[in-house]
Amino acid sequence: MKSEPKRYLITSALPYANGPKHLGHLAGAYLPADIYVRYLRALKKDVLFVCGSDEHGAAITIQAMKEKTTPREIVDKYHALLKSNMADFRISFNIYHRTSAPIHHETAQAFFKDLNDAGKLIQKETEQYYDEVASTFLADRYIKGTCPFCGYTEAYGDQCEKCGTSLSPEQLINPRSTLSGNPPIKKRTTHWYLPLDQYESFLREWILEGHKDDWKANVLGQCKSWLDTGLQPRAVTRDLDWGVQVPVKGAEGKVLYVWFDAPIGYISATRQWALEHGKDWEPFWKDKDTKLVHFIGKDNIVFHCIIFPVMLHIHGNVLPDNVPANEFMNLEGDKMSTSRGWSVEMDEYINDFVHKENGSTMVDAIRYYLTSIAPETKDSEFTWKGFQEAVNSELVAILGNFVNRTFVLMHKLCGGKVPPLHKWDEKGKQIAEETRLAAEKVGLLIEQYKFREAQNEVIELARKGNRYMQEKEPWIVAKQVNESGKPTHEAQIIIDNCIHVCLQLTANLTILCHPFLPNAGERMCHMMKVVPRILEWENAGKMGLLKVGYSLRPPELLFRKIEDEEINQQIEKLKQKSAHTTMNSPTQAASHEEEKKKDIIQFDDFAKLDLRTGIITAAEKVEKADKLLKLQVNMGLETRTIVSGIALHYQPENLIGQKVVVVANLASRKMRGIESNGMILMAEDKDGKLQFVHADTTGGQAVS
Ligand code: B3M
Ligand code: ZN
Repeated sequence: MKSEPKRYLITSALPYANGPKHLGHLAGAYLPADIYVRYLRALKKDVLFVCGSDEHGAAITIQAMKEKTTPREIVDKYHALLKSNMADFRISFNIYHRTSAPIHHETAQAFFKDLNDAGKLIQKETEQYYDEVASTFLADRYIKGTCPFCGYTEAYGDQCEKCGTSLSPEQLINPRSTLSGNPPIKKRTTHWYLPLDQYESFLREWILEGHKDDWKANVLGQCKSWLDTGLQPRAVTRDLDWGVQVPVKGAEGKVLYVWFDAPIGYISATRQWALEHGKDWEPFWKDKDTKLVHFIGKDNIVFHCIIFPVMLHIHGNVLPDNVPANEFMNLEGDKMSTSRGWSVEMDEYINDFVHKENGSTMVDAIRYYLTSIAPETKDSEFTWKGFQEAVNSELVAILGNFVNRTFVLMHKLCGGKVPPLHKWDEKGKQIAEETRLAAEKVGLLIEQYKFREAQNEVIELARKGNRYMQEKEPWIVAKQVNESGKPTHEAQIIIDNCIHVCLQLTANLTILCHPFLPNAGERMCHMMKVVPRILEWENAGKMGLLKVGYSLRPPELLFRKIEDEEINQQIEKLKQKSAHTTMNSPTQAASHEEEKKKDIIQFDDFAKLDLRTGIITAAEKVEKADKLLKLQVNMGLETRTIVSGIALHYQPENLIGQKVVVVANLASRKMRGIESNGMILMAEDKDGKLQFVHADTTGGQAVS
């Protein structure tokens, strides 16, 4: 058992201030963190929630070139936009800071200096790619080429965005400068390196031993594959003029690598917040009783689980207790991407749905849908139809409906006051018990970062409320009237009991839904004329929250229905936006299309495929390639070598004897120096795991 932390420090990934961010980002790193934080605050924990704009790196300078302006203007413009979007979605940061602030530069420089002075960094002169036309060294997004792992032709010098592998410029095939398009030359330069290789055993022990039971499987899996591949020293400086200057004499013209300074942004944000509130920042980062949790998307795992923790470890800081990274959220059948126009930007949603009307209900609506499809264990899919359905058939029809009916009937049949409970009957007791259990369950699930299930529990409880009311039918009971036209004494007792129970349930739903749906929660407080203190989690599960005789306000609209027309408009808009982007950036669109397009084929095309059954007879890992396995496949008359990208899904030793179907006449291809002759057919199952497609034959048979 871990001891109770003294304080919580919760961070969300710092978004690059190079453009608007989309709903996938919101669902990945901001919304879940906000739910968690609101829950902790309801528990009256000491919690600090920090974030800010990431304003350095090639992401910014390249955007400045695109918009023909300066990096400064870019970060000022997009920092303001992101900050206001986050506030509109009710992401309740204690501070939304920025990495161009002087206090951040100071903090990052001091951190670097501490490590360097302690001899923990290595200084090395090496040859690096250089663009002679632009007179610039080419690192990260300044260099593009073909990914050696998946063949994607637009991979960046630091990462392939198609297969997610982290790269160095030297690994790219056919490298070219993104500035001039020219092939680069090599030039000598000096940089500082973080010797990650020296910390492998520390990381193994801390992550694979220490957190094997509480970190998510997707996170542990990535960490393990990084560690198994072997860590290399990593350069933490760059030859650029935009960024945090390297605080060493003679290092003019060099800045800290953006992934070195950005996570230190969590520390500088903490410092800035402390400064503004007369608090001490140091315990948050130095006292081991701090529970630090980083909310991020899966593309940031290595930085938050390997690189930053090594920095923190050497520097003597607190390490993250958990990094509940999310997978990606796709949109209408394709990957979300702002640059390709296939996205719903946070800003767009705000303009279309929130600012146009008294839109707080629509903020909760999207928060609800995003959480209900949160990519917690595998990629998920946003569709406008799905949004409409979730809002109309769950939020409106279940939660909204229950609260509204309760309030309408209370005004109509109980004089607008909380009626007394004359007697607990079986059904009422059952609701009380369900409420207690739900409160416990929701809290537990949030603590396990299972926000999707937690939210579902809240809706389930409202569903039970509806069922209870349906069984009690107070509006029918009210028809048993006496001679003065009022419900009879017996009828009124039934009505009072039912409405009393439903109101207490409503008060509970208010507490339970508030972390997910803050606007609805606040509105329900207003309707019940209670102060926000009722939202404290210790009240959840109790039935006496509203005092008998207390008069309540009329019901207000919590959620509204989404019409077909609105959904169709959004789908149309998405198509137009992506078509427009295609026109303006044909090369990018073409390479994406090429990668994705699957036209109707004729039978003759299919007949060209030579599909054959086979049996795996040997399997081994491919060195320095975390996704690849080298397989020997017996295909009857011959045995073939096939390189397959299934290493994250299967251990080589478990593959011997596995029956497979092979595309036998696929042109051979070299991968990592190994010639691969054919391809193994795989299918993805519902958990995103690759499964073999196979036939029960002995190998070598043609498949037709
Ligand atoms: N700005 C990358 C991203 O937006 C980066 C995150 C920094 S977190 C310290 O995906
Ligand atoms: Zn790739």
